Amino acid sequence: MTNKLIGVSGSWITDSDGMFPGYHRSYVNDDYIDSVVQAGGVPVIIPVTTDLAVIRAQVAHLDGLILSGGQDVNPLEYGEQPRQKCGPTFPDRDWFELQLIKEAEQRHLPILGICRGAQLLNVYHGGTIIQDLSYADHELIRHSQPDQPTLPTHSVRVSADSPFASIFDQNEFTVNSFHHQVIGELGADLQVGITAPDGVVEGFSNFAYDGFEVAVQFHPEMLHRTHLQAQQLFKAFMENA
Ligand SMILES: [Mn+2]
Repeated sequence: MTNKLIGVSGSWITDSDGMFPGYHRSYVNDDYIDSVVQAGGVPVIIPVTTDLAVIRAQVAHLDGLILSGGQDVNPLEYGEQPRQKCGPTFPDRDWFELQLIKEAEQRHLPILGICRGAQLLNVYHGGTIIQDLSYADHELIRHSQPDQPTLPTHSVRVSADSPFASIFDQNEFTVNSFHHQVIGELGADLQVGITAPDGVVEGFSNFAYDGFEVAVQFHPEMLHRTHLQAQQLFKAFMENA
């Protein structure tokens, strides 16, 4: 274990059948916690807040930031109206995590975006999101798998000229897939490093960042117990913390 404090951005879950129906609780899936622990880090959940001073104080304690999965990013954040198949959004969480990214970048912290976290990181840098798989200009493979989270269902390829090439032991492997939206236009300073066979962006990095800033569209935290490449990603992140 190191003493590196790794913040994982939280979300809300609403109490439905417990003591306080309708109450919001701050949470992340345990897989994020376990992944950080396995990689030698000390995980902390960063609860959603819209108080900027609190966000700055949160980030000031961190050695690394993981942006977790979750709701669709509000299309207004990338200049679009919501289309019919856009899923539920959480605008306060968007704002909160955009501030987290800004503060973390100013501190040159390593940043790892996962699924929604990748999409939000792209939006932060001026990129766009395709609001549903069916809106792509060609037919895509299935990216919203009904299978269990630990089952890799589609393959990906790593670009030899990307930072991912030195993170993974293989340039082709399989991943799980739980996204109905995909990266559209890539944001400024971002470089695609992992792609699915249909061309969908499954990973990118920020080449202009003075530090480690990478994002993946799959869920390595759900694969980390069984999947070497998932472990290698968290290990690379921790080495930069
Ligand atoms: Mn996918």
